[in-house]
Amino acid sequence: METKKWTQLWLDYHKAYEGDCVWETKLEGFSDSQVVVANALYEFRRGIEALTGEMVPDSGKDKADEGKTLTLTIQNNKAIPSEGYHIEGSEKGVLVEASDERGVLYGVFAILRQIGCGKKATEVSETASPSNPLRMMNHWDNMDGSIERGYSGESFFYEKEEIVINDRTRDYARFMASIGINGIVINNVNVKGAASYLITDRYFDQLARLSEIFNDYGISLFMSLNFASPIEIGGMDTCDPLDENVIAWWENKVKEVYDRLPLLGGFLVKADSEGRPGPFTYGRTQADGANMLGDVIKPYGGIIIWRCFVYNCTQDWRDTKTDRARAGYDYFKDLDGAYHDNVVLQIKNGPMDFQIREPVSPLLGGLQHTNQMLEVQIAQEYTGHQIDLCYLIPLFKEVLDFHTYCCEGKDTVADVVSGRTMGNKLAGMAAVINTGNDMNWTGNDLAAVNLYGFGRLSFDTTLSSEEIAKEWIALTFDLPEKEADVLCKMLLRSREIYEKYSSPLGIGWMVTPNGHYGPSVDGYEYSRWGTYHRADHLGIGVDRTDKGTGYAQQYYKENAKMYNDPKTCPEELLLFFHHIPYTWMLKTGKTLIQHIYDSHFEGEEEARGLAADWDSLKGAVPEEVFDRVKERFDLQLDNAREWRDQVNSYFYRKSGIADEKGRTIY
Ligand code: GCV
Repeated sequence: METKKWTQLWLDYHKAYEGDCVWETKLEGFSDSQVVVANALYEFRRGIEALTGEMVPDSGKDKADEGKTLTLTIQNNKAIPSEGYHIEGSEKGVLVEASDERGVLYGVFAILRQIGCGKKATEVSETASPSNPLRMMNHWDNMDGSIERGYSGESFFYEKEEIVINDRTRDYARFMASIGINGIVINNVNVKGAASYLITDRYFDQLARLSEIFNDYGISLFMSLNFASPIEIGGMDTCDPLDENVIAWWENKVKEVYDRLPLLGGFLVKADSEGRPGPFTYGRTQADGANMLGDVIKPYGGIIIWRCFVYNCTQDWRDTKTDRARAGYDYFKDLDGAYHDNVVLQIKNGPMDFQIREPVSPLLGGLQHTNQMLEVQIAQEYTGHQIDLCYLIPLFKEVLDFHTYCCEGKDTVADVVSGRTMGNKLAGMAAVINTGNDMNWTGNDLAAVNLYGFGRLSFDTTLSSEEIAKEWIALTFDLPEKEADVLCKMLLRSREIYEKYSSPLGIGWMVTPNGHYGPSVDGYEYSRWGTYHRADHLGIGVDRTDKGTGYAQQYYKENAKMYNDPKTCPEELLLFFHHIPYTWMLKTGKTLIQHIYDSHFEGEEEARGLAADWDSLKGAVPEEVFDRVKERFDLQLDNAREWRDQVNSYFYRKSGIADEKGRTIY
């Protein structure tokens, strides 16, 4: 038998029940000449046959002559919102109603999901439409095959500066469609070298094929753009966004691109950040840059997604007034309302950079007249490199549920990025993806829950972390209830465990520089990146109050007040906002220093608990999965121990205060 070169993730349909029917399919108001509909039928056939053993003959083929017949009816219903669906099982079969092709595809995947989670086909039922208009994956894949912050092998899009298209590409599109993703950016936001040439004839043929594969699964292809393209590939001496020749160059270029790639959704741009060029070089604003590109792409229906990750990365640690956390708001808030309607600002969930705990970016909802979308990272750059188990959906839920106070009744981040707050259409969520060409896609098999979970959450922000975890477990593994429960509980407590043994109370950054795995308490303390914890012999934390950097004042008054006072500031963020003495009494009745010791001892111990729980699943999960994940847990335990000892020793030596419980600290 041919060995599979890659897994089918949550679409690896396990037998759910032994069916005894034959299916026929009926289209009303749709046609199988519509490619997305045709793919929906293909998915239905593939899924039903594997899940129930029931046959779904191709239309045109003879039906089997025995057994009861069930019908999949796909019906056009204009009353269903765009990309939404209604599915309803009955003794006759299943009805899918939708008003567009994507809705049909999502409806079919919903049927298969519900069967995979325990329902009979005739029992399925759901009415759903996406919470967010844009639900995107951002690849940080480079054209030499490497992936920036990739922990699952090399890119499956590029090899030696060529675009690779094969069966895996189609499977990838299937997986993404099955969780509701409708846009994919295929290259790193740091656009350099060959990637700058993605908008040239060198790559158009392959890109056209890729965009068709995506399109056939309801996904728009996007690319990251080099803002300096007029210089780097156009031979000009400027990329000033207000220069007439630059604008003319872009107009020609974008026309050429759309002539060859009519399905392109648009571009993602990282400008003026970490060495990337941008409008600031020419004394222009971020809006000047984004709007110029927005205007140029408008005739083709394209959009510009402009990142707000702009900050000074050449800071001096002695400068306590410049605060990286402030930068996004400082650069973008004043321009609120100045962005054109096909421009959307993409904002990282926190003001720093995907730490295990950060406050929500004050730009989200701080902008009141600008299209905005939320950016999160499922690639585990600072959260354990897909070695350590870290289920990130609880973190994303906290962000989505956060009340910004921007508008009464519709003020959560979920409201803002769905477009509910401002009534705008260009809004949504994007994730820096965690995939690579490893056969299991995500390095750690368990990290696939973040991939699955992000898609499901961006489609329906009301789902709970537990619901998503349960679905993923049911679809991925064929586990008895008790074992499924063990795995679910492991996932649900994993983020808190990682947080306990890494940097305390929202301070972040105590990671090994560059790689960002494992501890180095002072690794970034005196560097240029603006990532300081400010620990001295008396205390730790950054004063971001009105007496410090003033960052807390970037929030609406309710939150500003809460964060400004160490007594009302949520304790998990205490050190993000305040410089606190080691002897400060926390609400638990522990001193800050004792909390640091206790949480690190607990975190390491609880990580051992996770590994032991995994051991208990031996025999229940496939052997190769068990072994692969076990190897990761072995590494995680080393990492947790290292974090515990380095952090505890550092603060013991700095503070001179011993652990009340007399445990080993070096
Ligand atoms: C793609 C952080 C990461 C970089 C990344 C950057 C970004 O700084 O460490 O690798 O670059 O964020 O989001 O642009």
